[in-house]
Amino acid sequence: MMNIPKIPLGEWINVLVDWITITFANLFILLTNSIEGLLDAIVAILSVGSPIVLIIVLALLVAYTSGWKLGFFSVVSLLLIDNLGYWESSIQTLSIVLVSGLLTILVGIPVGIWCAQQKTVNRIVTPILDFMQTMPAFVYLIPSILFFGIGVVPGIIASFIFAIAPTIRMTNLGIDEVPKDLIEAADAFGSGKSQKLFKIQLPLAMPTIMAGVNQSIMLALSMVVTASLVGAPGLGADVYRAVSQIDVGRGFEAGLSIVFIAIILDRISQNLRNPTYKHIIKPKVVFSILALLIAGTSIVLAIPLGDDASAIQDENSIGAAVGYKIIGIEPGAGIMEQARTTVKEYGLDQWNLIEGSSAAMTTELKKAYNAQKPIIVTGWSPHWKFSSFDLKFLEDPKGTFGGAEDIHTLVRKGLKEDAPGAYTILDQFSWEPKDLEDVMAYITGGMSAEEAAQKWIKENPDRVAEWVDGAQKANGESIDLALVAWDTEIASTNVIGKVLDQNGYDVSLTQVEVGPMYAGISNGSSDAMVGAWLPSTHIEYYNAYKEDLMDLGPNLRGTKNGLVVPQYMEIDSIEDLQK
Ligand code: PBE
Repeated sequence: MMNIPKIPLGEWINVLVDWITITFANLFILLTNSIEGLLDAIVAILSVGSPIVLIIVLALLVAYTSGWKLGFFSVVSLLLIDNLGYWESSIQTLSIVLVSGLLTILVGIPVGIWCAQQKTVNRIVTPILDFMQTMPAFVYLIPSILFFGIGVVPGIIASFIFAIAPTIRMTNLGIDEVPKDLIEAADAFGSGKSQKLFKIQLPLAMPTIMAGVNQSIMLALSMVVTASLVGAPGLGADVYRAVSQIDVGRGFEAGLSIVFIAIILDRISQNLRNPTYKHIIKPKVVFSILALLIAGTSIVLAIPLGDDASAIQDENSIGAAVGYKIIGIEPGAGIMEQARTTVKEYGLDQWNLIEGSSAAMTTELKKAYNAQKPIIVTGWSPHWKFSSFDLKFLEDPKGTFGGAEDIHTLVRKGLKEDAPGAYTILDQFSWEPKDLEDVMAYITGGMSAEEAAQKWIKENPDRVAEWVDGAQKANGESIDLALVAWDTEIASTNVIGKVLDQNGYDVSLTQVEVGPMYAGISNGSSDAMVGAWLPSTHIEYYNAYKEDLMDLGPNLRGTKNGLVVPQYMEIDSIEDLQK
């Protein structure tokens, strides 16, 4: 066993995904644009008029399908959502779920029918569905980002893959369960295949199929938080932001809104087939009214678009070229708060700051750069991206990104007494931007973070000697370092971790979101962190927790945050985005 080299499964998958990304690039662009267009249309339709319009329509629909009590509940819960300030997020979430649901129906029911008709197809599809449902949904996000960029589309696609199985399975099952004698009777009367399908099998299978659709919709809703990791907006993003900033109250509010939406969607989709008040008003009438409402709103919405004179001028602006998107990172990052302030201070009302992750941001940047397309990201230096790509910071005349800063080392209270050696090393840890950049370059070159740290330590014995000078050796005591998965912090934390390890400590690294990193040091569940960007980037976290931790001062000086674009773009200042 020991002699078999590791099968490069991961590398094969990477090669395959690279190939798909390049070969089907145009298809992905087409899909992205269509899905985004559909979503925008749904959001626009749902947001027509004041919230009360939609609240009434939804509540009436719930009442009609599931009884007046639930209708009343819907009114109250939706009013509460609006009151708490989650209305827009809820519309986003509702629209995302509707689009995923629509896709599941469009693809799932035909595939289910096919499975029911051809046993071979069924034999192939079933294990694929098993696989799709068991593979952690997070994993789908990775190729989704590569194919569809960050934003709402990869989230919808990942939800779709995760949610489609029940629709396929239940359609298959429903058709399968149609009594054989009915089919034989139909055969005897000489009906064709499609006649049998549409007149007998589908109508009889409908309750089962709808149960599958209902499950799919609920699964899609359960994906909203996951989807927000790649930039999907809505209630999921509110929850993610609350986790990232440890805001219990907001997390609860957003979570509660998700629960309300879940109940409403569940009841409507469950009872659509068999509405409570179908004896009073025929379903056909209700659906016709709904269809008319939707069609009417769409037409009204479509008219003013035509005579917008400024639209032509807009076509050529930077904003239009990048879809008014600024690609951000983790919602709790300090730079995101600065970017939000920037959007406000420079009056960039039309612009969207997309939340996601640092890794997703660099992936987007790489993709745009290789295609020489315009892109705007939140960026910081030191960072490897500046040596890999030709980039520039946009000038920031209003100073909303806070100017040059330092990175501090913070440790928990009591570390000095408990682990004096570690304390000394952490206290003496200090290096230059160039050092940090070297480590990052090794990592982007393909080394693991640990290997990169090891290599840098070997190459810089003098520096390391200064850090460990006079530090007491340890005997396997454990030390925990907290970090966020930013490239800078991955590099620095691994280096200092290795040094501590070489001095006899049993080192563990704990990767968390920003808020939890600070909270972890202040409540002593982690020992230290080396990524506190001060005085401005992390000022809010610092102020919230500074009483309960120790600041050992800067370990690196001269960082910078801002909006970053490729050199080939013809803008120089954040002010240029106002045009
Ligand atoms: N960063 C890197 C972090 C600090 C380290 C600039 C992305 C932030 O914005 O919080």
